[in-house]
Amino acid sequence: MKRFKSLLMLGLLFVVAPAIRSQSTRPVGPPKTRVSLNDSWKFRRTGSAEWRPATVPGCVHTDLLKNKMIADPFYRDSEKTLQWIGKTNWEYQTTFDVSDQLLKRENIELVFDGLDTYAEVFLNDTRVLDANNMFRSWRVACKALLRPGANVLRIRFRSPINEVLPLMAKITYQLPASNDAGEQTSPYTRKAPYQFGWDWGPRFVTSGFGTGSPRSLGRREAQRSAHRAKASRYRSSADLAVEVEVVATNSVNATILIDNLNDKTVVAQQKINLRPGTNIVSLGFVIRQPSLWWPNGLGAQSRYTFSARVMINGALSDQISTRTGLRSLQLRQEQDQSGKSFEFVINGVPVFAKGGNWIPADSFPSSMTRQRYHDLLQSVHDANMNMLRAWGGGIYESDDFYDICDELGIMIWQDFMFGCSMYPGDQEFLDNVRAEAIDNVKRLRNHPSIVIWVGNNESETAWLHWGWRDHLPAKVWDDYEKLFHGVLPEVCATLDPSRPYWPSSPSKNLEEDPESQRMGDTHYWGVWHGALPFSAYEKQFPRFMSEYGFQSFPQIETINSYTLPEERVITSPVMLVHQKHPRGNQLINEYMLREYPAPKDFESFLYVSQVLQAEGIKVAAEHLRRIRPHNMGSLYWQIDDCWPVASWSSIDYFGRLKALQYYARRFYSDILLSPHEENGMIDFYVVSDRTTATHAQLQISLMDHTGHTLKRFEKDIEVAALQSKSYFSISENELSPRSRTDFVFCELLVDGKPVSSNKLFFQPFKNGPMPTAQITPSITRTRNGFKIALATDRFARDVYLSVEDTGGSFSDNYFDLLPGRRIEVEFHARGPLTLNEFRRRLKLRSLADAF
Ligand code: BMA
Repeated sequence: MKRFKSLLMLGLLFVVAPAIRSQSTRPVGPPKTRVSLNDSWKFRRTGSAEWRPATVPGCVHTDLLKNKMIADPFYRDSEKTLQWIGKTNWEYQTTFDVSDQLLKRENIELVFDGLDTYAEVFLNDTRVLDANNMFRSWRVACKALLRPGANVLRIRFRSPINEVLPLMAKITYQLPASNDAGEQTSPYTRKAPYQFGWDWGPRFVTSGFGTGSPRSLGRREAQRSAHRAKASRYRSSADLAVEVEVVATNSVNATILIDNLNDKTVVAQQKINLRPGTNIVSLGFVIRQPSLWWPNGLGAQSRYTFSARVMINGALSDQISTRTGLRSLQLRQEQDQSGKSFEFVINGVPVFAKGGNWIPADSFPSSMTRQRYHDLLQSVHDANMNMLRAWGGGIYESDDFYDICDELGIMIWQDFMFGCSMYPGDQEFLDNVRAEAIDNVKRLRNHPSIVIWVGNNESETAWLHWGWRDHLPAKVWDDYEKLFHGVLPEVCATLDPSRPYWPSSPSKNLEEDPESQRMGDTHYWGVWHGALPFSAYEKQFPRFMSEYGFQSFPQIETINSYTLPEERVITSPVMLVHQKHPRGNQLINEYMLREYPAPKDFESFLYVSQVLQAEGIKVAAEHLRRIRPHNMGSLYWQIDDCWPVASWSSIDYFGRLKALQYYARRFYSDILLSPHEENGMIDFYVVSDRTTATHAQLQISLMDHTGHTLKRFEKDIEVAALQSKSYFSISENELSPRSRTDFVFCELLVDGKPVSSNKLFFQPFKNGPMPTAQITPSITRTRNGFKIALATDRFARDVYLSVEDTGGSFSDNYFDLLPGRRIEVEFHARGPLTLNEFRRRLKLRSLADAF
């Protein structure tokens, strides 16, 4: 039996209502009543007489759009004309009814999550809150102000930009905010940094209700508490120690019960005399033969629901439940010859992290729905990814996001929301961040998916390497240390010691320069920002690559959504508004012409840009996996988009998968066959993320473009578990091409079925262009759509299927097709579609068609 220990935090949020007046009185009715305050809102520009209907949760941009008062912010160059919104003050108001029953509650609170950002809240004309942090939860005791019948809740949102300008005018230096596309106010404001502009995102400095909704909470007695559990874990049994934190206002005897709702057993109980104030109760219990939570690809994502009850005088006083997963977690950093390792070990298994960087999937987070999160995260899961980095320039995501990641086995590298800036270090700012960190660590620590807390994105390396320390006072670094080596690790160590804290990404925890690759995590941008060839990826030997990336354009349907027909050239002013990187188009062009001839038209250019991106990232991802265990992570930049744009994403704003997302499924497959040329030799590596050895057959063919095999090798191999190694080597002379279009096709079969295939070209495409292939589809109807069987007369690269004007998805795309082999692809239609319509709308192209 393998033993290992870890801490597990349950972090239940308890609401406990001990009876105060008479302990013999049995409480009546439910312990708490929750009233949503999402209805009947209206909004106006401060000072204007006219109110318009508003949607909550929502924000001022989406409300203006719904009232047809502005153009679609994502259409054409609307962004330019909508900047006034962020510099305007806004008011929201609703009237809600309070029942007599609610008023009978001893304590009533107003609760806000995600108030965005400088918000003064008035209840029946009395100011009850002045909020200044989009990431915090706010609670206001309000019983004294409520009256039976109609009550008025009014919120005044002050412009997040104007708020900061007077403060900045008093400071002698400017805190850098390299992505802020305006007055550089963002470092001073606890609001999603990307909304101020980024190199893939528009500047929409909105106000409103962010990710949460207001509600009022009535309790017999309002007391809040936190709850956490420590677990010493063993594979055969899980020893859990639950810490319950109860805030009480009166002294009372209570019993706390912990239920395992999976099998409906009471697993622990304890009597306690609650004293006024915070009470911490620790309850221990054991779960035998626990079903563990595993990352995607390594096992099931078992979860447990625990509930805690507080009983007073034999009656239920309050109850709350939470769903979590049992797993151990270690960030292993061991000295070795090359520096220090950096690997996540889950349930004793070192896990190679495969995935990408996640940005908020909408410029207006309140527009996100559980379904949209689900669709995106399902694509992440289907691409064999097991980790996303929730990047520090965005938001702490909604509960839905983390729930779905728990369910799909997607580990989360969680940054705190700081990126590419330096920050103030005054006490008020630090206290505000401390409260934000406490709220979010408590909210999120039950999620087994979260495996690390990280202070910020790139601020440490920026200080050292972006010229900032040359012109800014040393105080700026001192302030940095207070935040990222003080406040944040303190909160994590207190509330969530089961998870590692890492100060910045990239970082070496100040042991070395963050740009060193000897330890810690690495961002590598020599390819793209440095314009180095894709082959430069193979010269990087980091310990954990948390960022690298390359841009592409979205497909034509997405571009059609924001342009007029005459604007569909990459240099049109509208297309440039949707390309935020100043050298973006130039770099794409430059790299494209290194590999390919110039594409024949705009649509072909979009398609080739996606193939280029996918091929480039494939070089890096395969290399990073081949050098396992030296390197144990590959997170490319970036998975998703917050609006329709040319960017580094592999899934566009509308959820359309780019070539890279399909490639990722192949280069992240649990067994990867990856040929590599070096010093006149070609090595055929197999990388396995499986925990057991696998019998397989390796097949290697030198082929010409008609599919004729010129040379062939076969070898039975035993693929070692959790390893990368070369199983077959051959000299380039022995495998040399006879013509410019000859190539190597290799495949790994397990039980006769291909699990990974790959190809090796001897020339860039432009030097040995494949002749156009004739691809023949045969289409049959299926229950949800169509099956397309494809055959070709010549080798066809990056076969791309699309269906005009039709919602739906293909099971695979951007794949190679060999003569003599059929590939079957399924199309899942989103609406009704006849076989004839589908036939007519289906478009097929391969790389040779683009020139
Ligand atoms: C990385 C990220 C982002 C940025 C991306 C592309 O460094 O952290 O700040 O969008 O590069 O430039």
